[in-house]
Amino acid sequence: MNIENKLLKYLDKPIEEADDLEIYNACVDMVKSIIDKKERIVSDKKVYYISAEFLVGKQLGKNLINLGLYDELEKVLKKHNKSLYEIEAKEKEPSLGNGGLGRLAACFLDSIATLNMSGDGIGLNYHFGLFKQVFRKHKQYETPDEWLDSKTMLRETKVSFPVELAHRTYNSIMYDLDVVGYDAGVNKLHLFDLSTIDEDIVKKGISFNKKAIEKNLTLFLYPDDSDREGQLLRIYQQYFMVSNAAQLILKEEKEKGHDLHDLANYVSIQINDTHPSLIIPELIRLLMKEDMTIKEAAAIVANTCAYTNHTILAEALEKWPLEYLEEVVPQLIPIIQGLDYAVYNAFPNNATLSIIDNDRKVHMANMDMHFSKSINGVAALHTEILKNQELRDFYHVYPHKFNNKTNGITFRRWIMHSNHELAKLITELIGEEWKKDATQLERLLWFYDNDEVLNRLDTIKYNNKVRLAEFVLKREKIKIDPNSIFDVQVKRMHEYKRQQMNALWLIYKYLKIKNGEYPSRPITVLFGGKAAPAYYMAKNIIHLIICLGDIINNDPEVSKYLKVVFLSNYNIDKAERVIPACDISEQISLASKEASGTGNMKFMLNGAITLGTADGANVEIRDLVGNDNIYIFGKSSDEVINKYNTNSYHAKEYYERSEMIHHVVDFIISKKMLEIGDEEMLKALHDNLVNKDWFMTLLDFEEYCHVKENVLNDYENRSWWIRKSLVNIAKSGYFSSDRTILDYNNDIWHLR
Ligand code: 26V
Repeated sequence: MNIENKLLKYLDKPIEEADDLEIYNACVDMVKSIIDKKERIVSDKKVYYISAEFLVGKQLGKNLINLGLYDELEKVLKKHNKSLYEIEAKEKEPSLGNGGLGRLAACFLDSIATLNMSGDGIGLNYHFGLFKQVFRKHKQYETPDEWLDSKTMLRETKVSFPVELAHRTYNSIMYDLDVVGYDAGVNKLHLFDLSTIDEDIVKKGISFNKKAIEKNLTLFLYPDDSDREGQLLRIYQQYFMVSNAAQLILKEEKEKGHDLHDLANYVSIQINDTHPSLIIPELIRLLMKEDMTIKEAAAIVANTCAYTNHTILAEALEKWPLEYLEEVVPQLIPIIQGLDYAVYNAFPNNATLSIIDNDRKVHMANMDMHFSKSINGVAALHTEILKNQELRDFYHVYPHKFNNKTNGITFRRWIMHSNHELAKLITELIGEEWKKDATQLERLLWFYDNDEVLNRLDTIKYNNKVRLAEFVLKREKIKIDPNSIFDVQVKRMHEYKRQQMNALWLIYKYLKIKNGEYPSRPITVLFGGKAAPAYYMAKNIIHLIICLGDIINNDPEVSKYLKVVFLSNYNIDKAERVIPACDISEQISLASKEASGTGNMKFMLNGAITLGTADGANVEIRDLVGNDNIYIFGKSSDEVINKYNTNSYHAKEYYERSEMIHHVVDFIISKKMLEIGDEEMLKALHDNLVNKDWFMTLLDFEEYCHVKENVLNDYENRSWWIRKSLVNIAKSGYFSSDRTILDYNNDIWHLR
């Protein structure tokens, strides 16, 4: 049956007469039925990827691409005067993640399925996700992200497990999201939930009664944990997730007739950061019920699990008070204490290795590292820093466990779906193979001196900028010029990522323009990103940027040369619009702090040029493209680490020594700013920059301004710039998550 007839099966009227929403709904049913006929991927050994986040993005377009039906359906709809692009817009994006860690999990699921490896994801079905970001009075406010109130690809299953929380038994429901590989079989993302969740308990903003576990357990991802109740809720969520995971894994193993003593031969479990760490004691507990000793069970679990570290920020390494765990999961306490005892016996003289510390806090990462077969970082530099700094003591005792797995992204979403025009041009130039073997993109280098190809690349970028400009006008009511340079920084808001440095540059440029020093071409600076609801300084940075936008965009003299946009509620959908339209990719974290970054890879693939520090995977991008095709500035990670170790960075010295810095920083609390901004927030920011600046903004600021000036000038040498862009695209193949997954499999999972 052709796709038109298939679609009509789910539509009770001719396509012309249906509206976009009706067609969207029919498409979802059609895609589900097509996936039903595809093979579930099976193999001897299976990997389970357990994660608190899966930032999967909209499903319809991605599924159509992976099923090979996108172009065909687009044509059919066009024939009936309908646009697939508009129909895709009807889908609400699943709100199941927060940032890089969650998006990485989604890319990995796509690659695992595409490589026809048997591997499922396991997580939670958050009803309101992280939160939806809205701006009022130039500030961020949070509201529930209601993504479940329209038709989704989720399927309710009959699978349910009893989970004991604080002496009460809760029965889960398992929902499934299909993960269909590109020209390949189907895996699943299992999302657990409770039937008793009550969305009506959410009151003002995103606040709710944190005690009513049966009503609130899966309402939000990372609910506020600034008080005891909030921390307990996090533990409730984590245990609920992993107990379901452990029960599901053992059930599947038993159904396959495998002996649980051989679990490690049949199963690999990847622990995505510390949130799923309780899977270790939970699996041990369940295996002990099968008549194993704790020693036996722990050895099996340690051979089955592998841990990925995604951040070196100390605050992200979770430590839970033993007392809280006693309250929520008393059944795990003897096991955690047993594991701690075993560690103490093995390493009696090294307290840094212990699981339970002297303050009776349980170090989740420490438990992971002792009871896993593998410990990996997510970019070469990051792994080195883990080995030599943050996790030095563990590296010393387990050198064989440490390995690097440089992150990757799925090219199906990040070019084939988000940048059709570029994907088509590439296929026209080098054939289809790159879609399955991204290293083939290197063939694009054949066209390095081909003016026609370079012009077409330029036109595609321009067209993407026009589309983004239309979107920005519609959504943010700001008119931007596609002929201006699009300079983009989109990512979670965090001081270490240094959006504040980019904001200082805006002030620097604004003051220059006011002084009559005009840039040769207008510049549009786009930001996007959410701040954690309780992260005061990150919210202040958002406030600063929006206030600057207000001043700059409304100043007729300045706005001819400079515009500022803060895209609200940055998510996958917006990422897919902004990344293909970007000229300059801002990756300016303080060296040593960004574990990898994956946005940097998406921008590269879409032909943007990186302006960044030697941090995370930027280092590997530079190694691939060479210094001529990237702009790296700032102090190195060694220098930064040395400054921390010797306590020798003092922001105030930079502020006092440089007139430029002084002037720019003081603008934050100038009369102009205070007229439109919140005095307390702006003063707090100013004070922080001058007296603390933990992430060393002022350290790199002057060099940043200097190098950014070079970047803007180089943009004017159009053919040179487009060549840089071509080299970036051509060299991006290494960052395909297919490569990353093959590395995980070769070194850690060993699926056959
Ligand atoms: C930690 C915590 C701890 C406190 C409560 C909220 C919360 C939420 C998330 C996290 C872990 C965040 C870790 C993370 O997203 N890391 C990012 O992982 C990316 C994929 O490996 C990597 O590219 C980014 O550099 C890294 O920041």
